[in-house]
Amino acid sequence: MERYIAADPYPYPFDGDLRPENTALIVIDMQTDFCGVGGYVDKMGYDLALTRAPIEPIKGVMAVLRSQRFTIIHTREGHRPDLADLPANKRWRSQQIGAGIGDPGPCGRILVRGEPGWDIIPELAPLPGEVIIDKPGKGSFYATDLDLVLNNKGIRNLLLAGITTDVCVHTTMRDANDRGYECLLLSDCTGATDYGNHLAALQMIKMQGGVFGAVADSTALLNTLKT
Ligand code: C5J
Repeated sequence: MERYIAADPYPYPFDGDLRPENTALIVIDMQTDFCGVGGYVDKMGYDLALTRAPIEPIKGVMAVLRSQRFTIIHTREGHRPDLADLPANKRWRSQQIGAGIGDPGPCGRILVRGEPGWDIIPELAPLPGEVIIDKPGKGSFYATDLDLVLNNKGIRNLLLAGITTDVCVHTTMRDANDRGYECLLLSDCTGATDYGNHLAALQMIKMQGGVFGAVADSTALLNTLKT
């Protein structure tokens, strides 16, 4: 049976093959450092309301996908405590904006693995058995085993959620698209540190007939999953 989600610029997935066995939700970097008080994004001075906006929609989507036995994968951006995997230019840039990666902050050392700020927020905590990908970069494939995990599970469709739309979500989606994954970005399940960038990131996906995939909101996804 073919199943499609009402998406822009085409009904997703392209061939209607949407099943729990071949589809995963990737929840990107819903960590205190990106959406919690005292974390990295807060220290940089951005409006946390923008990166917290997707929390409730993601919660709703995760509950339904879990109940239907879809694969859920979580990612965390962060660095080794010795910072051996932190490029000097990434560290320098973060210091310029007052939130040096590896420096102490209200939530522990900023973007360092094992620190309180690096944890996924409690509202969206992974369940036992769900895969967590730790990544040192913006993309979820770079220097991780995500591709191997997806291949082993037979996943072909990726539903993308998390933060930030224009950085880690987009980098992951672009890379996934090049690898042949059929990608859908869930617009209300993502957020950016700048609302204009969020909207622009959505628009970029939809160019050229869906150059990186398609965009839909969580209501469209849930409507399809009801059928
Ligand atoms: C950023 C992310 N924006 N998760 N990381 O530095 O998008």
